[in-house]
Order: sequence, then structure tokens, then C-alpha cells
Amino acid sequence: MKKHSQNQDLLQIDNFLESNGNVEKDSKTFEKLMFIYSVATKELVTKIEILKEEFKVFYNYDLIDHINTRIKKPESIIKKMQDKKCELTYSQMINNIQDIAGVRVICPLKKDIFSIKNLIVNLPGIQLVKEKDYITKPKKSGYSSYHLILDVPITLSQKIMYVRVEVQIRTMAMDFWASIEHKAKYKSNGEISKSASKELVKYAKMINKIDDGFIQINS
Ligand code: 0O2
Repeated sequence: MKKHSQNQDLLQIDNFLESNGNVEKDSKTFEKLMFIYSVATKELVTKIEILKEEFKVFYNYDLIDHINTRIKKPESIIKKMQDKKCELTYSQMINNIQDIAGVRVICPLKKDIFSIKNLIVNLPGIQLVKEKDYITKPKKSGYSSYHLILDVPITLSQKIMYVRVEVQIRTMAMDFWASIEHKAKYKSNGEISKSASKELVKYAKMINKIDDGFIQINS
């Protein structure tokens, strides 16, 4: 069977998307594209919510604590395109920015991250594009999370199309760290001091120990 790709699908809707047109954040085209990305997050979140409920009802198990979604802000999309040295066209945006639609799945225990990941990639219709395991190998910053880049099918009145969504899966403790670190970076315009970075790496390691300890307590 022919594999769908979000790029083909989105770039083909030329009746409203001039794919080589310049990205203009206040335009109708931008608004329509963001709508399509938001539909994809809704479709995926509904499926993940059902998995969460299924584990609760059938196994009395809290596999997932909660799920967040966000659509990347226009300014952040444009900044990321500039950082990646992309031309500011819609086709470049669709092809190069993988996390316009973002879903975050937060779970109590570290061991469940891999189960959740397997459940998500095996959802019917979902296509796995790329995965990044920052759990087994955290980033230099200390950041720990499992990332999936997926193509998610959505149904509009005229057609089914595949839309790219980034999923981040991590524990509540890892999420706490990521949120504090993100705020610290934001406050200092992305540049945190060497000593603060060192502290953050130290805290990330402590959080990893706590996550391992929680698995022992719960086994
Ligand atoms: P925001 O504000 O969350 O939107 P790629 O093109 O996919 O190869 P990218 O997107 O840098 O490159 O991939 P990566 O490293 O997987 O990062 C994707 C997202 O993960 C980031 O999006 C962050 O949300 C999160 N992330 C990655 N590294 C860190 C980190 O060190 N600290 C924190 N707090 N989050 C991180 P954005 O666009 O950077 O940011």
C-alpha cells in the first residue's frame, strides 16, 4: 500500500495554500494551516485519552497522568525556520518544522514511557516518521523525554490527509524539570550561565534517581 506523507498531502492543497508563498503569520493561509494542525492534535489526543481510560477501567492502572497539547506560536515557527536557515515559505515550513502540532503525554512512572510509546506507534493509521530516545540518552542539558514524530490522518469534508505531530512522553518529575529549565532559558533569552547549567544537569540526574526509586516502590 502506498505510504502517505504529510508533506505530499498538505502541499497538494494548493487551492488555498500557495506552497511557495511567503509565510505571513496574520494571513488566512496561515490560519487555515494552523487549523489543520489543531485538528491533528485533537484526533491524536482523543485516541490517547481512550488508552488512558482503557487502562483505568480494565486494569485499574494509571498509565497516563495527563495530556497537554499546544500549537507552536507563529513567532516561534518563524524563529525556528530562521535558526534552521530555511526560506520563509509554506513548503519549507511544512517540510522542516516537525513540532508545529505538539502533544505531551505525562505519566507517573518511567517504565511506562516505553509502553505508552509502543501503544501510540501501533495505533491504526498512525505513521511513525522518526523517534528520539532522550530517556536512555538524555540531552547535554539534562533534558529527558521520548519524542515521536508522527503523521496523523485527519478527515476533512473533502479528503483524508496526513498531518505531522510531535509527541513528547515523559514522567511528571521530568516534566517538572523541563518546565523550570524552559522558564530559566526563556528569562535569560536562551543563554543560561555555566553554573546554572551545571546545577540543572545535577537536578536532572537527581530526578532520574527519584524516577528509578519510584519504580522500586511501585513494583
Ligand atoms: P518549544 O518552546 O517547546 O516549542 P529537529 O528539527 O526535530 O531535529 P528540534 O526540534 O530542536 O530539532 O528537536 P528536539 O531536540 O527533539 O527538540 C524538540 C522540542 O523538545 C523542543 O522544541 C522542546 O520543546 C523540547 N526540548 C528539546 N531540548 C530541550 C531542553 O534542553 N530543555 C527543554 N526544556 N526542552 C527541550 P523547541 O522548538 O525547542 O521549543
